[in-house]
Amino acid sequence: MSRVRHDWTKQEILDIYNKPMMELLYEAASIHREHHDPNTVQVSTLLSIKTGGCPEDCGYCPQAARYHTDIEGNDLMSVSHVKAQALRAKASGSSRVCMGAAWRNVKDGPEFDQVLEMVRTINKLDMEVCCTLGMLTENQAQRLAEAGLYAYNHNLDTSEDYYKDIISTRAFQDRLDTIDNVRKSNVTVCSGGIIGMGEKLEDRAGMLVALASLNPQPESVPINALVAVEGTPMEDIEPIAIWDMIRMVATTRIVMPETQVRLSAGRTQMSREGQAMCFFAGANSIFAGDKLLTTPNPDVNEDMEMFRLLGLNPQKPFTKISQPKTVEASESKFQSLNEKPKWSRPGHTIERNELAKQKAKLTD
Ligand code: SAM
Ligand code: DTB
Ligand code: SF4
Repeated sequence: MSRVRHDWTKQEILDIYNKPMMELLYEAASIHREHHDPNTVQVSTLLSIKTGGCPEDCGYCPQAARYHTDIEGNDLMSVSHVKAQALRAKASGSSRVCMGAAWRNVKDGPEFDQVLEMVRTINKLDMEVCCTLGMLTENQAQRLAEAGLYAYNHNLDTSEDYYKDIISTRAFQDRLDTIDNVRKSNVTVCSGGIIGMGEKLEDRAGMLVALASLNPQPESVPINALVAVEGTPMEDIEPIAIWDMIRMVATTRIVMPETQVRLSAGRTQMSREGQAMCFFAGANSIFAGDKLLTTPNPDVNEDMEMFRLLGLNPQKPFTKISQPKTVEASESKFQSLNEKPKWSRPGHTIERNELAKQKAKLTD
């Protein structure tokens, strides 16, 4: 059985990425079969529990307040609405719900308490619960764990080098610190990134070096293709070729053999044949539902038809790690510390982010 290595070099990863396609696919599919059932794919539903108005400047993101996109922002969703959506997701075959908030970071207080209640509610539906709420402290991670959180998503997004051209309002190290705080709790780590933002192949490899060197490696690694949204600094970037996605998925599978590799944003631009090659190359998870957080995604029926054609089965919840126990708020061992995570503000300027901000101001 291929062992898990944490010492991959950028050059080794580039050599894998650039192999002749048939060799790359064969190697990735062989490793995939050693560690996973090749006919099982996890289906996860995304729920945007707080949309838009985010203070960060992530160059790809339609939810950053500073850019002018057509996103309708809203307040934090109610627990009952979240429960209804989770039940719908379960009925349509999802075993996991991922709740996203357009926050820079988690802040202790009534809104976080409401999120904790959402986590308890979904865990009691016997579904895996994931949250992506921005940066968090160790105490906040512990409180989420106690509520029954299964996974926390916090992406590295790209290599440390290219990161400086994408985001200026927080540093790459801040992301690693949040992942470390999640790791200190019993919550599993979901961390990946985006390809097709104008990065070099070296940056794709650099991101994989950073993810694979985490010990343990993330239990889940989402690979997103950029969804170029009008009004963001990346609005004019052309979509990547499917071959890039296949190579990225295959390389991720080889360097992180045990992880769940998630074929994430960008599937509306991929043919069924293209997605099938990604599953062959080791992708074993998708986001289902006609919306990701704010952008379109294939409809559930289309995906179910694809599963039928390919003979794929949706993964049952808690097949990898057992269900966490939910502790009720009244019995919690962790108090709110009224804290915010510390983060650094690199403070440099990114020309294309500044231009998009200026353009948004002019049209206001
Ligand atoms: N605000 C939180 C954060 O940044 O961690 C959580 C939500 S954020 C939208 C989650 C992830 O979605 C980002 O890290 C990024 O990888 C991905 N994402 C956002 N916009 C995207 C886009 N236009 N195309 C592809 N992926 C995107
Ligand atoms: C991840 O890596 N991809 C998902 C999930 N984690 C939260 C989000 C994709 C968002 C795509 C842009 C949007 O719909 O707003
Ligand atoms: Fe905010 Fe997250 Fe979007 Fe960055 S990716 S602007 S932190 S919602």
